[in-house]
Amino acid sequence: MCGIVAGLAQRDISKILIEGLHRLEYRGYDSAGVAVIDPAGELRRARAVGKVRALEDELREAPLSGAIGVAHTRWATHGRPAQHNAHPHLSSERVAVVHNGIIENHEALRGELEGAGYVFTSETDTEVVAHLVDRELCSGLALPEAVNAVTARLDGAFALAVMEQRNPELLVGARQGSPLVVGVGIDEHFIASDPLALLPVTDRFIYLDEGDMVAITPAGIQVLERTGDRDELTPVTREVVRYEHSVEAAGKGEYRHFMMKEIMEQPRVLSRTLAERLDPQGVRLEAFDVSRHSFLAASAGNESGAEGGKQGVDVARLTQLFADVRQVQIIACGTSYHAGMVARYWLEEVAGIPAQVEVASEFRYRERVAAPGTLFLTLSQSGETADTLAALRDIQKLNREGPQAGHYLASLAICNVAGSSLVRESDLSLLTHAGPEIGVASTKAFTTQLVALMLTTLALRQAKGDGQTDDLLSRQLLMRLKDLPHVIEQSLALDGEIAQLAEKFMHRHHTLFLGRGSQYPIAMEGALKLKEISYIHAEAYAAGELKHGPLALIDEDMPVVAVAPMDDLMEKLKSNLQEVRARGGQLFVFADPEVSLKAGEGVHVVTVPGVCRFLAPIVYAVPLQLLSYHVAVLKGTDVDQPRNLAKSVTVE
Ligand code: HGA
Repeated sequence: MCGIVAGLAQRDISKILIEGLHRLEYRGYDSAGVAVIDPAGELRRARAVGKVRALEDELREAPLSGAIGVAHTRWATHGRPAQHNAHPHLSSERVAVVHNGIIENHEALRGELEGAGYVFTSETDTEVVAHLVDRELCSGLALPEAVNAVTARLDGAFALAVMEQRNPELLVGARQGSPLVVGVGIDEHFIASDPLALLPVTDRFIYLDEGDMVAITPAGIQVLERTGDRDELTPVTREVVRYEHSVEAAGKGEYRHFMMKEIMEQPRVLSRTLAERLDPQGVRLEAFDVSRHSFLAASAGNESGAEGGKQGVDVARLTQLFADVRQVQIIACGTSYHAGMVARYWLEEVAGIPAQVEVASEFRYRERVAAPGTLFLTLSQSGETADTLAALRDIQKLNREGPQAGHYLASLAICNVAGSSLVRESDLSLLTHAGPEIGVASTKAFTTQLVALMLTTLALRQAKGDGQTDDLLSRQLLMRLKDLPHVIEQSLALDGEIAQLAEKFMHRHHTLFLGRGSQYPIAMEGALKLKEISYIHAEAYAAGELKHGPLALIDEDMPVVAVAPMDDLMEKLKSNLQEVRARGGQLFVFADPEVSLKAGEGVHVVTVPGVCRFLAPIVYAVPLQLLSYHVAVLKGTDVDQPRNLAKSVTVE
């Protein structure tokens, strides 16, 4: 999705802005641009379609420099990817704006501005913001007040960075529905949609709250809260959070693609997800953070040293809350949705709690009823996924309206980014600690989410266990969890074998993935990975559904991938595979060593390390990641930034 980098310094910042754009490339984009106010006081801009490299080529021809600037990578929502639609957008050569999000009422505003004589040069929704700010400046408002007046008129989601040619010592940012952070430097400060963009210049950040504005001047940073009827701006203090650098952020290392690096990192990051979260009795509830804004915060112990608005947990209170959970509603999108689907099997079988899983974009737009005692659980790598965040805000609104509106017990976010909106706005959070994931196709974020979900499942089981001392299943699962990084390492050793297998897929146009039980979501995730990065049409079915339709598709041109761990459904899955084979389908089976499946004509078997059935979804996800990776490499696609896709989907 779009990315914003902007800054005000006492040196030329054009290179910092371009480096920031490079660091945002992983999010997916189609064009890029930058504007600065140069030492002569002129507003100068460069924009290019395609990669940031293309923008750099332009800048080599016509260099820009300045101590204040705004820059952007655009992922088009309104108006095709073209130079004239790329940001920054200007008004009257006086105002420059970069924007993430969607202005829903842009058509009405455009009509109004055209009526007032403004001439539009793009098809974007964003351009209305530039002209509206210009109009407010012309009416005599200062830039922060002008931006405030404009944002009050905007419907939709946005993060903005705005500068004014007449005032090269003032940079203004605003957020509503899209993420924005302030990078705190020494005598220089920045704004970005993602802290990663600014790591070369600072590791200290202010995460703006919903509705916040920020004004940056040489005197410092002033965060402004919009109060009253939003005409008033009140200065507020927001915590400065230090970003934890991790080695993973450094680069691709020895790997050709971030995706492969991130697949290979899984044993290490899974150990980190587990680290300090288990003790001999079970899952440590201290692993969960309580949001400063939550009703659970009132009696939470640790008031200081909070990271991203989080504080320590009151274990007794959390135990009681978990004991009160009667149902779990899981909301997520894409890969995170598949993690949620796996968790449903765990929650019901391990914790005995009914669970529902739904994609956020559907959930948020339907009338629904919350059963009493429902825990609202969201999953998102970035914590900024627009639909998931909107679903959370929706249920919070319901809660404010009172029990008759359908009360949720509490909200829990499982997320990779501390300080993200989802983490800050949920009552509770459990961080996955996967480290930055740069490849658009999610890998380590998925498996760490699964581990975090298993920890949550066990914590709920514990809370319901009422002092049950010898809980054999919990003990076994804890033991197996500790061994999981090692098993994942073994499954990564299949890389060479899978790379060879990938050759059999590279000329195919379709692939079917099959799984049963908790492996059905893994089949779905395998299919998603393949289509995301190799552009091969792939579908997943619960194997029991074969006869209800997809069997009609089977012939020698349709490879069928099946995940076959050792579980109660094994014999049934084997029958499903026979049905495929009997119709000439080519089978590629990822199977437990104890599954007696013979490789032969049309049947390829990859033996996956033995693992207990509960943790099998985590282990089987790995070979499917490797398969899609190798197919994509053979096909020569852009593995880390597949076409049309973005890393963190911050617009609807
Ligand atoms: N609506 C704007 C910005 C799009 C965006 O934020 N994408 O992630 C445009 O189309 O330019």
